[in-house]
Amino acid sequence: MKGKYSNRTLKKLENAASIVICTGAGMSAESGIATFRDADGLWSRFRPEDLASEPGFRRDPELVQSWYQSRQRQLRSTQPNAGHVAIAELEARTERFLLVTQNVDDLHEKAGSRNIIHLHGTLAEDRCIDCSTRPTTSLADCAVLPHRCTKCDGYIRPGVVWFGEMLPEAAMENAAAALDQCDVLLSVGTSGLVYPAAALPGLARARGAYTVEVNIEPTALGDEMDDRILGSAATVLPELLSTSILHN
Ligand code: BJW
Ligand code: ZN
Repeated sequence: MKGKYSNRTLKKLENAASIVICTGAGMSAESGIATFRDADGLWSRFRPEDLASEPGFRRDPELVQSWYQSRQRQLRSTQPNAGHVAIAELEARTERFLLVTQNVDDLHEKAGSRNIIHLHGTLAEDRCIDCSTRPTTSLADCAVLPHRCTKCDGYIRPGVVWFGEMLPEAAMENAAAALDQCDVLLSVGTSGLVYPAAALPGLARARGAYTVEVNIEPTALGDEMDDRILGSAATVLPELLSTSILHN
């Protein structure tokens, strides 16, 4: 394994007291969850403005509910991959560690990650679009759509952040605070096209952090980083973050 990764990156990782990892859809691809913008990604088959925006939901709540229902159901039987596990193991032996994910799945949690911020919310946490009440029956378990709020009759929506919506309060603030003082930032499996998430690695680098991209293909985001590792999350992360490689 030695020689495969830059010595500078290995040293930086080994000496870091504070690490932030930012993950995107590519992180979960090897667990069987589709990404958004790859050739076989979700946005190659569906229009984001129809399925991932409030106007789209209001136009056809049943369609949007059924799309999220199938994704919620898929998640229940999906397992974390070796990349998720490697990140959880790194957290356990790093002084200060924060995971900032754009992913709405729970695979990081399933792998044992604890200090985690979901910038774009979570798929499983439904609420009423009008009064925010949490339904007793989740979308995933709802037999007949459209699923409506028992309190106000509004439609039940998934707890994710759609285009044009604000990220959860405090999420960006807490992420930015950790970025301000981290030694190393890894960005894994994101196209870096969605804001404000895409701005985070640049902020960290401007503050002096060493930044590394892990992706199966080069992105414009990676052009602005200190190192780029071409490879899949489930292959690269266990190799890169394993104690043996860092201590040899
Ligand atoms: C692998 C791999 C493997 C594959 N291993 N790698 C500034 C400039 C321009 C626009 C804006 C801006 N600021 C705000 C905007 C508007 C908008 C935006 O960014 N638009 C751009 C698309 C142009 N942003 C917003 O609207 C955000 N809100 C906001 O800004 O609020 C403030 C505001 C409010 C009101 C008015 C005005 C301002 C919210 C964005 C919410 C995004 N939501 C989604 C859907 C979530 C729900 C759902 O899941 O259905 O989040 S969109 C989708 O994209 C999802 C993802 O989290 C997000 C990012 O995608 P990601 O993770 O990067 O995936 P991909 O598919 O793009 O890339 C996968 C990568 O993995 C690829 O690079 C592969 O190569 C790689 N890969 N397999 C390693 N095995
Ligand atoms: Zn309601």
